[in-house]
Amino acid sequence: MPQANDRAAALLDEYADLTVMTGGDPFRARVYARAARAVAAHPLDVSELPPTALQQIPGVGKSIAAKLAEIAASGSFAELEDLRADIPDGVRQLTQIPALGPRRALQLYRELGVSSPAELRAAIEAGQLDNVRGFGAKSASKLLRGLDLLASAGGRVLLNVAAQTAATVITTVSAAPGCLRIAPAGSLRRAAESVGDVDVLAAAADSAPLMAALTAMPETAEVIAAGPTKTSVRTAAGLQVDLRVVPLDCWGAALQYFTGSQQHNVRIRELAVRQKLRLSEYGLFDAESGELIVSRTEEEVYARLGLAWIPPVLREDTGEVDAARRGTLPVLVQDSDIRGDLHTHTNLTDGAASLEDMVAAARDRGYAYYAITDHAPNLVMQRMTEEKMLAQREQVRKLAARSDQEGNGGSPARRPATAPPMALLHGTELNIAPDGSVDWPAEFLAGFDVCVASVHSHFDLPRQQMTRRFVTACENPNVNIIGHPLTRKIGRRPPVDVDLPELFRACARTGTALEINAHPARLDLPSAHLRAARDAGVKFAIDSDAHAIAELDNMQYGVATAQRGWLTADDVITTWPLPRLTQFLRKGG
Ligand code: DGT
Ligand code: CA
Ligand code: CA
Ligand code: ZN
Repeated sequence: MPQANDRAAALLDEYADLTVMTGGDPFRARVYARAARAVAAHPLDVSELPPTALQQIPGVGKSIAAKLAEIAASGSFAELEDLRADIPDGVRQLTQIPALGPRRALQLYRELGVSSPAELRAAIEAGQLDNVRGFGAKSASKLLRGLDLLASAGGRVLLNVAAQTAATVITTVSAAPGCLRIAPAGSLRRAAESVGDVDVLAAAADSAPLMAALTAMPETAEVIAAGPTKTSVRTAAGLQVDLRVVPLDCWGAALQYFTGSQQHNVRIRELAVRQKLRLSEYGLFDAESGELIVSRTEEEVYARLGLAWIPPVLREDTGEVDAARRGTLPVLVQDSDIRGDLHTHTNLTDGAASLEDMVAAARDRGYAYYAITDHAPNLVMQRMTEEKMLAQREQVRKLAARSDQEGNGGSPARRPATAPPMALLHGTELNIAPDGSVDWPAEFLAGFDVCVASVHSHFDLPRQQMTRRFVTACENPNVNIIGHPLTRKIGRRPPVDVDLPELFRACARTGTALEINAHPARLDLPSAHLRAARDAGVKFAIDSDAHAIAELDNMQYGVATAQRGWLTADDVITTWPLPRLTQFLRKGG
């Protein structure tokens, strides 16, 4: 997506936050937040679009289009600047703290003069919170935990942000004269759930033109270090990029080394030493004679150590080296295995695009099936009703019938022309109440093709109650998938406290899938828990949870998460053919 769009979206979002903080109209705030999402996802550069084209963006009316024009001309807009004048930037940073909403952040600013996370910590430690209405001892300890979480996120970015930066770097540097190969390395190549800095490896005889291209890139704000083998810069967004350039002959050894993880590399080097070899970023050498043995490809390096090539997503020293030696590495689920998406939204609730547009985009991806799962009424901000849901169902059935007649329209990427048209499933995303019940009576739920059920409130129940809540939801014969099970947001909101083994047993027993939510801010269920869940007999739905067309592309991060959890296609219901999926969705009933 164009960078101007990200900047404009950030300003609209800030305006939405500040509106809520100053006690403004929450619906107005939501309109701006939704427009921000659509702007960020828009394929064309909004700073170059005329007003008429801006108003074609979902959620952008005349007034927001005017703000976008103002942003394009001046870098901000007057109403935002007015609000900024009232509220220091540090106060808005307070809203980043898990467990502190915008109104309460403003209250702390007004009553205690707290205007940054650091000042909040100091105020809590000085016991000042006791004097603020609505903040007890419990909120003090919760806020401290939130501050810790914020600090531990310190400077790390989400996978999609790192991937975008790497793509820009790779496009720029690969155009430099003499660039023979280039690829991401480090935690980005391993698809870790957050990335500290972006590592890029290139091969060239002369590194100078490549390094020069990096430092001259418009996105480069600061050159941290410039040398012939490694140059580090910081982007305007504050993200560090390390570019390393090696001779083509050591490509494989260097890629292996700079992909990491460090623990994986330690394990591999131990293995080399035991075979009287020495492994470095330059190659695998005979320890005694110093003679180079292999270095051109990663496959050769692993093979010479007696190992199958290990996919980067597995290189975390969690048993992959042993499995590679024994030839028992899993056949990981791939992007191309995915046949559909079972959790998506439209502008009937908080999505940015219409049902028709989302379905057309899904069809373009070549999916065999696609579920629309807008929010259910207990998430009151979404203003859902039975009538609206039934009207949407009718629309879905009509769309399905039309595509039956027309055959598979669009430009299916992967499926043969003879494939049947994409099946449309009508679903919903239910809210799991503290007692485990969900929106709507069973008779109404039975009318859906698929129900996702998620926790959207009461994140702090004690473990026993939280576990009971999930188990009750699993036992509901109409609940097929537990959405974003731990409800964590990476670096923002901690996971809920639930007895995972018990949850896994309940899922396996009741035929309820756990979601692997592919949104890069969620990646939930996290990869660290997937093997235990799979071993307990759980199946998984990798879903985009898309709220905009561009977010359908997040599927890749869900697949990478599943891979990091060693999952195969068979573990993932969204890879199954429709008849097998339909059978699963019946929950044995
Ligand atoms: P990050 O940036 O914190 O998300 O994580 P990584 O894994 O990208 O770490 P980074 O950027 O410090 O280094 C990239 C890779 O380079 C790392 O995964 C392994 C390798 N590497 C870097 N420094 C060392 C080191 O001192 N020892 C070893 N064994 N490997 C290193
Ligand atoms: Ca890194
Ligand atoms: Ca690095
Ligand atoms: Zn959702």
